[in-house]
Amino acid sequence: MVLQKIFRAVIMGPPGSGKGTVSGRIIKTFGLKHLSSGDILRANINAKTDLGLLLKSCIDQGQLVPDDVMSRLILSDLRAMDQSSWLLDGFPRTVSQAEALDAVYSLDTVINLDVPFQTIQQRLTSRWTHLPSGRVYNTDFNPPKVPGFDNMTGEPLVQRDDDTPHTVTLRLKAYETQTEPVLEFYRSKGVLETFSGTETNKIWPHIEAFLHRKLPSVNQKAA
Ligand code: G5P
Ligand code: MG
Repeated sequence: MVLQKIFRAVIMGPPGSGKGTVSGRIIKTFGLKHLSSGDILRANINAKTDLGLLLKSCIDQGQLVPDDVMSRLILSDLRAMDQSSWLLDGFPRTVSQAEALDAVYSLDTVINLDVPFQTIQQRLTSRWTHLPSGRVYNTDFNPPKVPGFDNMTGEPLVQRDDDTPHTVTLRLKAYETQTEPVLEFYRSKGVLETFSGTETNKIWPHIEAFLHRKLPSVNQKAA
């Protein structure tokens, strides 16, 4: 049996930059496990717990969830996948979260999607999400086969409450002030890889080629 190195990666980028879309392609091609902070938060909200109510009020106002709550949720999920290669989407989003992650795991790479803010607003208002899986569609870019329903399960799609133009503007502001400094944190560690563009289909081949170089072929699909 070939011993396989565990591969740990983060995908970053402003709201609507395509983190969920690109993560779906990475998982399909390279077999990493995917953990999305937003999907975890929305699952808690759906469960209507007390914590879910607090989370919903932050998210609907375009604000970040407090660092201690967020780091606790993510790190406990990561502990359950200690032996797997993974891709974290949407975490860390503040320097304090990056430090909490860094204290436990060292990352092989951080993929940064650099998409202009002007491109983003339009995308988010036409996004449809399958909440249980986190699969995303867009009425222009990748419409579902049957409008309003998930391709894989046939279950209904919803529009996220935080995808209104006003809340998207607040989310972009939070990104600028709180998340951009995280890019510098990873740049200084030498693990940041930035991919710039306005179309996911043009950015993706560069990410795919990069990961093929980064992940030895024995690891692929085997994580
Ligand atoms: P989330 O859920 O992490 P965001 O705001 O970071 O939310 P989001 O909105 O999920 O990011 P994305 O995943 O980067 O965006 O993008 P996506 O869903 O793949 O693509 C967006 C849309 O564009 C889709 O409809 C897609 O089909 C379409 N699209 C993709 N590519 C193209 C293209 O090339 N062309 C076109 N036309 N369309 C395209 O976090 C939500 C909230 O949770 C809290 C915060 O409150 C946050 O606001 N939160 C945290 N709080 C604290 N700390 C953390 N770590 C937190 N993580 C989440
Ligand atoms: Mg997402």
